[in-house]
Amino acid sequence: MATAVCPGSFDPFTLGHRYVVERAAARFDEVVVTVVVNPNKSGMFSVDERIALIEDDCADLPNVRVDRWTGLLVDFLTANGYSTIVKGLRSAVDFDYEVPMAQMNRELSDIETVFLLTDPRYAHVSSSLVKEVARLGGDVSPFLSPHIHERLMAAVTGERK
Ligand code: COD
Repeated sequence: MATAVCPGSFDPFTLGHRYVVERAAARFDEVVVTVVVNPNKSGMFSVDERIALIEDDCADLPNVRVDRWTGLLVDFLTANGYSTIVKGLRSAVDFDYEVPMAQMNRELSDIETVFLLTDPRYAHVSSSLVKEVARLGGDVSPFLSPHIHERLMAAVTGERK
């Protein structure tokens, strides 16, 4: 069975992430969206919240499941017998950032990274930009699923109180 691991912080999961997961799900038997936990960084959403939001968002994709990992990503893949990481690319900037990680992961554990181009609609979308625009009062609804948008707006409102 060919499994793709789609790792990220997903704080929160955007339609750009969803686009890449959907494309991977059409090409691999199984996709494991993996929330990589950075113990030194607290996000807007807890890891449990991120997982619940992604599970909800991907409920229509039967071969997608969500997991979490703390530590070296290749250790997650080897521990589970997986050999492929799938990453989304928005631009050459992403490519330049991703290539050293892909080469390092191949060197460490013979893990292959496959890059999928995002849709032009989402080429400027990142979790951090979406949070910044939302905090400053901009409309980010085109970049998030409705339930994630709702949760983001509630979190932003909570920050202001
Ligand atoms: N369209 C398409 N793809 C997108 C979009 C979009 N609009 N936005 C983001 N993406 C892609 C990113 O390019 C990335 O591939 C993925 O989605 C996740 O994005 P984020 O922003 O949620 O997550 P990052 O970039 O913070 O995640 C980085 C990782 C956690 C995957 C990375 O740091 C990692 O592998 N860490 C584990 C520790 C480790 O093994 N380190 C050594 C690496 S060699």
